[in-house]
Amino acid sequence: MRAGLFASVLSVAILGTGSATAHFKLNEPVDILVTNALGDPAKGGVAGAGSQKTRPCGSGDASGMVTKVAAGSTLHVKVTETVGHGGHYRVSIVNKFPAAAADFTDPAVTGVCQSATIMATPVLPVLADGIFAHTQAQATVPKVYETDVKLPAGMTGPATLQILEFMTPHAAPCFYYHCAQLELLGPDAGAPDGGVVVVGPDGGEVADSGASSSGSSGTGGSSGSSGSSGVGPETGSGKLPQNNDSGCSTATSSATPSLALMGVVGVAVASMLRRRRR
Ligand SMILES: [Cu+2]
Repeated sequence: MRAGLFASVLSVAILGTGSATAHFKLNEPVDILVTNALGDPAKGGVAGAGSQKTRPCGSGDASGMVTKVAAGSTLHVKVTETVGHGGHYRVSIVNKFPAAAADFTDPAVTGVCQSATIMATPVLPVLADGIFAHTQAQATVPKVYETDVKLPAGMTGPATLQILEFMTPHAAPCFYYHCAQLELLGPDAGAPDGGVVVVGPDGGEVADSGASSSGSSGTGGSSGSSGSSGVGPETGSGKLPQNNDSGCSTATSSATPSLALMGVVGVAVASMLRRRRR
């Protein structure tokens, strides 16, 4: 009876939260989709109604944002993991925008999201792989990971930068996606000096974050790795065991509901009731 009650509450909670399946937010470079604080794309103007699961870039409302950056320069990549999963990230680039699903190949996976192939020496379209690696036990949310990637020297013009998250342990799908639209500027194109220029849908300059590419050089893009090696989980409350994410389909749901899961469900139900009352 307990389990039955729980199941009904859980199903209500899932129905109530819809497709809120946030896993990470792409902070830099700016996302091609409009996303909320959790990283979920908007769709049809409805916040969080899009998906991060759609290859190759997620699906939802376009932001129209373009990042102009010098070809061959160093680009700062910053994400916030908003659902705690073990795993790692891969950054890829193709010389076109928009990109098609066939332009990127998902890493080969063993078992049910047990492990994913990591390119030890990245070959295009892959720029960096195996970054921000951490175990499920180390996963905390929200957790910021950042690094610098070297853009291909010879690549100019429109480009799509894909940031892929591999999750383990996890049920399929094992990957979540976000992308940025880049405009790679050649030597005589008046490239911003060591920085990037973000241009909005109207073609106007939105921001000049010149500090981002050079400012982080000292760390060597290690905030992710240092976070996963030495520091460990900051707070227990930040942990979200994989089975506790109502947005995730998990392979084995045999585990008895934990207090944390009941908390998640409770919050979801509460918010749903709040919504209803309006
Ligand atoms: Cu998940």
